[in-house]
Amino acid sequence: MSSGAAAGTLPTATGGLRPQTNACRVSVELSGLWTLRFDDRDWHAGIRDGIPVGVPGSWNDQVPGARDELGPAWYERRFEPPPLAGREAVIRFGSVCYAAQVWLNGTWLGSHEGGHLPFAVPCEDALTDGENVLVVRVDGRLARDRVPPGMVPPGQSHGRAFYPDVPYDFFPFAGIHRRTELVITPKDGIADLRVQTARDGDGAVVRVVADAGDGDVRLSLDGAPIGTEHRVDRHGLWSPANPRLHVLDVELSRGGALVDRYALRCGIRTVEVAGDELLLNGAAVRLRGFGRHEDFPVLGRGAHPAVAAADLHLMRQAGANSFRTAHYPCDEETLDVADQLGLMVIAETPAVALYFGDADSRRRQELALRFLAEMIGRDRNRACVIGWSVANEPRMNHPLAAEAMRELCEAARALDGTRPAGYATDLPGTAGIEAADIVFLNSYPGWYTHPGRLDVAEAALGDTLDRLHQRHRKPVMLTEFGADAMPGAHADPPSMWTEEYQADLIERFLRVAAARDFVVGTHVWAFADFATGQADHRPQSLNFKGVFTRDRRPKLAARRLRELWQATAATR
Ligand code: GCB
Repeated sequence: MSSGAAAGTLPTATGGLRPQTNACRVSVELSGLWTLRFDDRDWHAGIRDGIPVGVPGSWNDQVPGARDELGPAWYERRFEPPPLAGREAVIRFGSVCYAAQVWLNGTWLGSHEGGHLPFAVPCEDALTDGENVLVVRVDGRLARDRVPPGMVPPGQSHGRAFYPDVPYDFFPFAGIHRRTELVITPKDGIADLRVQTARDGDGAVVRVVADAGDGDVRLSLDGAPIGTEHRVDRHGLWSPANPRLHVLDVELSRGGALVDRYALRCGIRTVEVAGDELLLNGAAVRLRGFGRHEDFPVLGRGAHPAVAAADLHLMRQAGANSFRTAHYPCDEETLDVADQLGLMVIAETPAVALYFGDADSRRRQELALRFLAEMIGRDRNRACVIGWSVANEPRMNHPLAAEAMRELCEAARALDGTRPAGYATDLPGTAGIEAADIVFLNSYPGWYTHPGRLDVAEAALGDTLDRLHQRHRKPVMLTEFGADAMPGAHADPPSMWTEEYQADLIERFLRVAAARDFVVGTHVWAFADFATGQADHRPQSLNFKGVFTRDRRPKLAARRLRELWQATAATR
């Protein structure tokens, strides 16, 4: 595979610094009711006869009859901006699924491909003083040359057929899914900020790089001036037991006058892989938690801070210390909650169900590399993010697959040498795993294999883990395991689809993992039931492997996990 997108030439995050409002910067949130039209006439100058729709949110569960609609569709929002006063302005979108084209007052601003990642389009030339008309064309259609791909050829899909025709197990919601903001910043202000930590005895050294052009940059941490390198002792470190956050203030002045300010709330901690262990601040840690989709009734994949807070509180209450953002980067506010509650996060790219060897496979790989770079650019200063998952369950049936996974893991390390990288695989023993720092294993004995046989499944899991470790000699993380449970279904002895079967499978598998020191984590699939396409194995178009229902009511497994996990210390 050519390395046309060598790590150094990858584009950096297109969302830029996360918006904030202070004496120098203004962010105007454009969330609320927008106007929508489901046709593909040219509405770039403004929509007539649209319907109201909530943003953030997917349109699929808001508009009767639009459940399977994937666009293109047109959104419009009218707003009056505050005075620019000689500053720059962009419109920043947190996530549009899947592709966006943006106009302001009929003037083209720009476009972005790929959901779940922010992008910003400059707008000050098109902005007027009075009412402004922002129009976005959103295209959520499925295609082989997109990431994740859709409408894939027979044989390149993991499991059974779905409608809509996706090779992955979640509904392809479409729309403007996260905050949209008008962001006003000083000209030639602070463009980017990087905070890197390295272990230093029982503390850490923080290195701050501010990209701010000419001028005097002054840094302070919690109000006290610091240099670009600063040592924090062990009391100042972030951990699940003590999620201490600091405020890093960056001030840019020219000729003695303040030009720009940016305040970053950040935790300081180190992550390393050493032998078979995952170390947080130099001490071995085992991850316990969930894979979590962004999925909620009515909102679809739309982000809401109340859902993020509720979910992460429930995780904490269960005794979890971590989660994986399956199968795409999560909303930035969710990471705020994780930082504050001390939940460690494995951040995953949108590269789910990649396949290789057809005419579009190089384009998909370029997109996977770009989305990885955008995710790392967005999340690299986060204490909560402790690892990168560069893909989920790629098809490994082509020689290019192993090389592609290697390229993605190496790109992650080149962009961020401070966190381990890997990809989640359901095929232990396939080539390409050697490029990963941790083997992320998705494994479903007791469900897709050995149905109804928890005893056999338990032994099979132990065997898979041992073989994987013997072969690769690196830490293994069980990124997915679980069983569907219909809420309210019970049986004794437990049988598939009951709450007892799910709870017992989880308990047995946690035991198998706990008996092996090289297993550095267990994430139950999934945190909550979530929407899928229609398929013979997905009753009501839902995946029922949630420990909570889609509306966050606990199943039996929630209480079982709480009993098991609350007894476990955060570190071993
Ligand atoms: C997997 C996938 C996940 C599915 C899960 C399942 O391996 O990574 O997206 O939802 O299995 O329940 O089948």
